[in-house]
Amino acid sequence: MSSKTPSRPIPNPVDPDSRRGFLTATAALLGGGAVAWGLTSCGSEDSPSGAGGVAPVAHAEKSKAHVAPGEHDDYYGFWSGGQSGEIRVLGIPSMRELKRIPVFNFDAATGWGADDWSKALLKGRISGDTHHVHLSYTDGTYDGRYVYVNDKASARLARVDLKQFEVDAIADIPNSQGTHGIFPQRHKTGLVLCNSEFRSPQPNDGRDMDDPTKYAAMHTAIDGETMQAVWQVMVNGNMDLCATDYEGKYSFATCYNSEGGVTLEQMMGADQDWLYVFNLANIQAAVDAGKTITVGDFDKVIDGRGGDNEFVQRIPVPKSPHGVNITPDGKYAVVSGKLSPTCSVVDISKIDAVFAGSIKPRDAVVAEPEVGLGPLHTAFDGKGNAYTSIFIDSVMTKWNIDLAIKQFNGEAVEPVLEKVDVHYQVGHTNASMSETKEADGKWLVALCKFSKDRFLPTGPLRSENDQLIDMTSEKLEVVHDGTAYPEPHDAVIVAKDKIHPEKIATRTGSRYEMYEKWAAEDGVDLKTANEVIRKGPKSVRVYMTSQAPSYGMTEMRVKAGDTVTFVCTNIDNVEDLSHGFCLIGHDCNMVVNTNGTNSITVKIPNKGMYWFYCPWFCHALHLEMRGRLFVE
Ligand code: CUK
Ligand code: CUA
Repeated sequence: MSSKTPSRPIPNPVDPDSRRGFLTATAALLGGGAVAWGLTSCGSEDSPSGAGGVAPVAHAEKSKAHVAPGEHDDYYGFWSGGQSGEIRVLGIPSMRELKRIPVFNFDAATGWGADDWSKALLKGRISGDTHHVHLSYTDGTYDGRYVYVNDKASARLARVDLKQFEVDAIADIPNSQGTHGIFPQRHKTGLVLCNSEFRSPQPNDGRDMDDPTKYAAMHTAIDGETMQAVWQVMVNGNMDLCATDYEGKYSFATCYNSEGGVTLEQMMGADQDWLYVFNLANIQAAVDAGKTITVGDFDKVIDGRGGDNEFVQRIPVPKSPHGVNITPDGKYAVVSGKLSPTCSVVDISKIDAVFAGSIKPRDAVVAEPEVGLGPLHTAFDGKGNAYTSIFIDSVMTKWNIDLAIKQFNGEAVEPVLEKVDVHYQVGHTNASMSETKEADGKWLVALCKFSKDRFLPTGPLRSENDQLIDMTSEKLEVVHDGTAYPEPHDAVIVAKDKIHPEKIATRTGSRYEMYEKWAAEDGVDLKTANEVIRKGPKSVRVYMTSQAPSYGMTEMRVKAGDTVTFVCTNIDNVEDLSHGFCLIGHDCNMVVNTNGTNSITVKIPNKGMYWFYCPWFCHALHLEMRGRLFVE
C-alpha cells in the first residue's frame, strides 16, 4: 500500500525529547493547580514536536477514507456545532459536510431564525451553544426518528426530525443554567435526561444569590415524544456529562465540583468527586405519589439533595470526572477522569445493591486503569476495548476493559494496548455506532480543539481538527484531517441504513399545522393561492406559489407601514429543487423547499418599488425568477 512508503521523508510526529518537556511542564502546572491546564502547548506556533514537526498522514487518506466522486459514505456523522448553535451532518469516512441543520442560531441561507415558524420555536433567541447530539433509540440502537441536542447557553433541548432533517420542536428546561450533558433512554424513545452544569439559586428569583451553599443543580427528564419536562431531581453538585443504561433503569451524571465551589481553586479542591446514578423507577414512583415540590414555575421537582437516597446515589470517583459512556453490552459505565489520569469502570449490575444499601457505592467500581493525562471521553469498538480521548497528552488511548478489571483485582496485566497521537488537544471522541449495542469498531473520530500547524493559517481564529482514525488496521491509524469551524463538541456516527430521510417536504408536523390554519382562516389553498389578503389596517398576508422559473404572482401591492407576511409554497414536485424568496432591502430572505411552504413577516416602511427574487439556483431562467412589490 502506498501509505506505507511515503515519497518524501516524514519528520517524526513526536520527538520524544521535546514531548517529554511539554508533558512535564503541563504536569507541573496541573500539580500546582494552575488555571490553563493543558493549554501550555496551545499558544505556540509549533507543534509539540518543535519546528517542522507536523505529522503528515502520508497517502493513507486515499486508500482508507477516500470515497470516490459519486459514491456514498457508509455512515452519517451528526456533529454538534458548539457555539455556532447548529448541527452538522457529515458523511463518514469521507468527512464531507453534507448539511448544516440550523438549531439555536440564525442561518441566512435558509432564513432559519427569521422565518415565522422557527422564530416562534426559538422565541426570539437566536444564539445558542450545542454540545451533545444523540439520536432516539429503540431496543438499544438508533431508530432513525430524531436527533436531540442541548443548548448550554439558554437551557433548551431541541429535536430534529430525521425525515426532514429539520428542527421540529424545542423544549425549555426549567430551573437550569448551563444545560450540558444530555442522553435519551436506549430501550425506547422515552425520556431525554438533561444535566444542569451550573449550580444556581433555586428558584432563581433573587434569593440566595450570594450564598453558593444554597445553590443546586437539576437532573431533568424531558419526554422525547411530547418534548415537555416530566420531572426534575435537585442535587447539590454540578453535573457535567450524562448517560443512560440500556434497560431504562438508570441515568448517570458526572459531578466534577462536589466541593460546591464557585471559583476555579474551590472547584478543583477535592481529590474525589462523584458519578451520580439516578434511579428512574424510584423517581417516577415519587412523582406519581405527589412527593414533589415546586421550584419556580415547575411543580414536579424531587428533592435529591443531601447525598445518597432512594433517588440518587453517589459513586466516588477521582478528581473532576468528565465523560461517562456506557459499554455497548450495557455492562459498564466508564467515567473519564479529567484531572485524574484514570478511567473508572462502574459495574452497572451492582447498582441495585448500592441503592439497597447492601454494598458501598465505591464497591461498584471494578477497574481504574491509568490511561494518560486528561482523559475526557470514551468510545467503544464492541469487542471489549475502550478508546479514551486524552486532552493533555493529545493522544487516543486504546485499552481493554477485561484486562483493566483483572489489573484492578491484582493481576499483573497491562490494560493499555496502544496510543495514537492526535493533533491537538482532543476533546470528544466517538466511534461508529459506539453508543449503541451495535458498535462495529470501524471508525473512530478525535475531535481536536486545536489544529495549530495542520492547515493553512487563517488569522487569529483557526479551524479545529476532527481526525478520523481507522480502527480496523493492526495499529490505530489517523487517515484524515477534517477542518471544523469552532467548536463542535460531540459527534455520533450512525450506519447509513438507520436513516431514511424523505426526498421532498411531506407537509406534516406543527409547521404545516400553522400554515393550514392560516389558509383555512383566509379561505385559500396553499398550492394554488396567489393573493394579497388584507388582515387589518396595517397587516397583510401574501400567498404565492413558486414553480421554476417563476412565482405565481409577479406584481403585488401593499401600503407603506404595512407588516406583510409572505407565505410561499413550492409547487415543484421534483427532488432537490428549492426556491426562495428574497425581498430586496428588507432583510427578508428564506428558502422554500420542494413541495414545502415557508413564511416570513417583515415591516415595509417606505413607498417605492422593490424587486423580490429567488435566491436558490433553480433553472436556466433562475435569474429571471423575480417580481415587483409596489408600496403605495
Ligand atoms: S463537553 Cu466539550 S470536550 Cu460540552 Cu461534551 Cu467534553
Ligand atoms: Cu427559483 Cu431560483
